[in-house]
Amino acid sequence: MSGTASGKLRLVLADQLSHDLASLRDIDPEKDVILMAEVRTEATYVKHHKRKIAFLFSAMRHFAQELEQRGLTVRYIRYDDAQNAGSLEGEVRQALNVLGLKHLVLTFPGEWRVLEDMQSWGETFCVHVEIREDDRFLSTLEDFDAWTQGRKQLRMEFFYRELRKRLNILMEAGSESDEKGAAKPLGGQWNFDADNRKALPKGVSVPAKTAFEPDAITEEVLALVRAEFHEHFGSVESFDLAVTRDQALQVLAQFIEERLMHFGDFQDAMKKGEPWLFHSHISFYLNCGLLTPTEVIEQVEAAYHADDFPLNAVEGFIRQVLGWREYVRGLYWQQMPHYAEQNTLDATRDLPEFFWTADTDMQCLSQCISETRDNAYAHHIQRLMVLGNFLLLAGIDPKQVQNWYLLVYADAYEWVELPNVQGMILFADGGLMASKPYAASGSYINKMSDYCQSCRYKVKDKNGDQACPFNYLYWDFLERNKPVLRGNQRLAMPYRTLEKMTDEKRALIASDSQRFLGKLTANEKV
Ligand code: FAD
Ligand code: DLZ
Ligand code: SF4
Repeated sequence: MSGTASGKLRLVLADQLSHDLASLRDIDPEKDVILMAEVRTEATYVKHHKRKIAFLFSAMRHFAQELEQRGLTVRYIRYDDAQNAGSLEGEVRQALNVLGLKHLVLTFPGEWRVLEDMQSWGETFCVHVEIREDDRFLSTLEDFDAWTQGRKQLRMEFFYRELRKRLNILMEAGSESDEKGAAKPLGGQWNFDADNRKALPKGVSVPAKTAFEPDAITEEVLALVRAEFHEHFGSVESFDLAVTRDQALQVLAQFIEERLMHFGDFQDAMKKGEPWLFHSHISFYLNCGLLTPTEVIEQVEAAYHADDFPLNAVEGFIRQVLGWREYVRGLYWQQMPHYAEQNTLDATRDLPEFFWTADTDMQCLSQCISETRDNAYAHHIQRLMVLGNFLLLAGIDPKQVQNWYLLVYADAYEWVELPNVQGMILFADGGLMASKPYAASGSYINKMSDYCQSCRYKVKDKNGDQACPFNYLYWDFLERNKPVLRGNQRLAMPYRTLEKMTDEKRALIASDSQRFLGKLTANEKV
């Protein structure tokens, strides 16, 4: 292996698989060495889904191969290498020692705990450490902080509008220079959410997911994962994810060609046996660096102008990538580390065992959990309005929920998982991220899916043993959390409805909820 004492060690993490990465940009092929390492601490600090580990290890190995093809020197440590130090810190130490290097170049990581480690390495190893900004996002952390200054409330919608104006995305041409100087969104509206809430009608066929046959590198990784991580959640059977940038670009192209048209209309729809629907399935690739948000947005916007896709689809999609994705990242880094510790609603119940087995009579949960187990994927409404809604209503301990979401999804890193859990589903941050808890009764799930049709519970029943548990848990949640939530203007209506209920009705809600939550606590089947 080349590399000289005047060279630099450049670390590339599993979620930094971008050729234009900040820490690779000024690389000297003669002197510098890139370090990539598959390590036990990262694969097990939460017991990641088998598919997630396989995906990342295979994508890392393919990326290392591409770097070598560019003439760069890579020190690649495989999980089963005899000398594997077992941690990123251990591998950095070994590489610095073996190569005799004194200069370490890093790109800002995606998790607080990794940043904390990195910040200690200069002193630990007595070397010069450079941590470069991760500029693979459309907004910097400083931009986000500046935007939050002086605001009483933070709302994604307003951050998103600023970004659209600043980056001129989906804006009416020349509108910033009209007589009032106001920039206008294309179509005269910033948001087409009202059009994006349709259930999937019968007869609409869903295109097949873009799938890839495992090559020799992936097969080797699959064997490793089967042997080393058999205790972890999920399986690697029928592994078909993209593991290179070229493949990830094919996923994006096929999304635009086959799914984007209906993305808006059916963004919130759910259907039994259809985990992929009209979503893009690119979060795996965006988050590990195989795709950039800029190219994704540019391609989707260009497709709109070239092919006349519906604006509700294009705007709805761009809002997810430009709005939500950038917003949650800003919030994470601004609010950490205390963000992970918040528990505004004092939720303490243990995560039910069936979140690992899918063994529940509640058809919606069983469906979303088994799809999560099989694919290391569920789409947004499954994560938010089925799984998240249940965890909120049942008062599950935020730490256990964080752990679950971080390990089960192959697109999960703490910067994106944590705000979605703490802010979006659990209201654990007291409303910093969402203006009200996303709590809903069974009628929402019934409207947006076909799950209820084959459920043992009856979605129309409000109380009793046969009633859909979401129906009474919703009211019980409001009652239980009255001291914190009663003053929330957006909950004024449901609270008025609750307060108008007869004592008898309220007693039924309380007894049904106690019975159900008691079974959850006792780990009995629900
Ligand atoms: P699409 O529906 O096609 O959306 C396009 C893209 O928009 C996604 O790829 C993603 O990059 C972005 N996006 C959409 N919603 C969000 C959001 N709320 N936050 C950030 N980006 C968003 N997304 C992750 O990437 N990693 C996670 O760990 C993650 N955890 C989540 C946990 C919870 C509790 C919830 C409610 C949502 C979470 N999301 C997470 C957001 C969202 O569910 C996924 O991004 C989406 O399901 C990925 O599938 P897709 O690529 O087909 O997305
Ligand atoms: C998630 C993950 C896994 C499973 N394995 C590795 C690994 O072996 N090596 C590595 O560099 N990163 C891994 N990661 C990602 C890290 O846990 C962490 O999310 C990122 O380093 C944050 O930028
Ligand atoms: Fe879920 Fe209730 Fe519908 Fe059953 S009836 S699938 S528990 S929403």
